[in-house]
Amino acid sequence: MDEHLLDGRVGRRKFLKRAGLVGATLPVAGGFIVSACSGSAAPAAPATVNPNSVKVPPPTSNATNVSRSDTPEQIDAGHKKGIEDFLKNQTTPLTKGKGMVELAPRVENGVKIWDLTMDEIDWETVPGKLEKARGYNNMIPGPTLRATVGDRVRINVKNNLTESSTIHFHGILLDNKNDGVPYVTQDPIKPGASFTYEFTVPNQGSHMYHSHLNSADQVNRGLLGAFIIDPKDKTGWPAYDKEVILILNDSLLGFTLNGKGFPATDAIVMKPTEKVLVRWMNEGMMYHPMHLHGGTMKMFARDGYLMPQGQWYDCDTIDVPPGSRMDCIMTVPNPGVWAFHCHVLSHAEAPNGFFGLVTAVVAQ
Ligand SMILES: [Cu+2]
Repeated sequence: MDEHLLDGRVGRRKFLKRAGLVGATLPVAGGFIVSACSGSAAPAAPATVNPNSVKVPPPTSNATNVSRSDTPEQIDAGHKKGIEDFLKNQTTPLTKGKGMVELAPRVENGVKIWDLTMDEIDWETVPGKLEKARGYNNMIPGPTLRATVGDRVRINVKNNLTESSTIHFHGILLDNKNDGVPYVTQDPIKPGASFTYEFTVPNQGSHMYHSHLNSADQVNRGLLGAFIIDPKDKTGWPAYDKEVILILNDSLLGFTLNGKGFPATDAIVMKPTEKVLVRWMNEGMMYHPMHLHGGTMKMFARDGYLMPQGQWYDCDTIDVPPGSRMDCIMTVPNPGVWAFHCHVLSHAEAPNGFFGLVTAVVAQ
């Protein structure tokens, strides 16, 4: 009998076993699921990019092609292979390079210090597809930085690119000189040069840091990361067991979640009884209504600002506008593997299967 991977004809246990998710150590150590208590040179890009020349790919840019002459069996086989590859990726990553590793600061005289580099790298977004990319500390997204309101922090940055850049700390209410906008608050950081940002963190939230120079190119190619600012106390917050950061991006590197496109995306593994804080961030240039099968997302904060408890609301499709961060508590009460994808369907599914902004929640 033909096997159907995502419906009831293959039992959950068999499915999870095939996925390597039964009796196996789940692939959380690489950094996808972050504890609630918890971080090659490429050819030079053109020095200037005419906005009209920035390439926005067709909707199925990181899907493999399907021919009109493909048979239904060939099309189905494409779908099946994508799911099988995604499952393999959960135990043995199909792509090189892991982004968004939390980077612990070193502390000197009470100041939390991070050293960042801006690098030109080849980044594998989907198996076998190397992109001319840029990253902080050679990864996409860059290392996750984490501090607490009131901390004094210092970020030393070295520009290894062949063009200038700056860093903007998106969402953090800084003194003007640390805002990272070229010729508005600072001179560009030239190729080979270094720069230091230092400030006292005033406000909590799921914030971001990214390039603010030639940013339609630099941010789209990967100069971005999460900067999580914890409050001194979590009064007014909902309860949760663990947390996940999900950073959306699009265009120059295709549609990516945390720097990877399906089938190289990481599943979210949770218990049906658990509450998972999901910190959505959109570093791309498009809207992505992210739709969860089988569960609920309770919205409680936007751009780091807590909503009063009476205004929290449940949804299963969360629209994350470019630049915004949405914090929600995800619950998935029924065991199983649940699709989780952008509902602009041309960002998620081609005739031969899923690609791009697709992952799954494994509730077990
Ligand atoms: Cu989308």
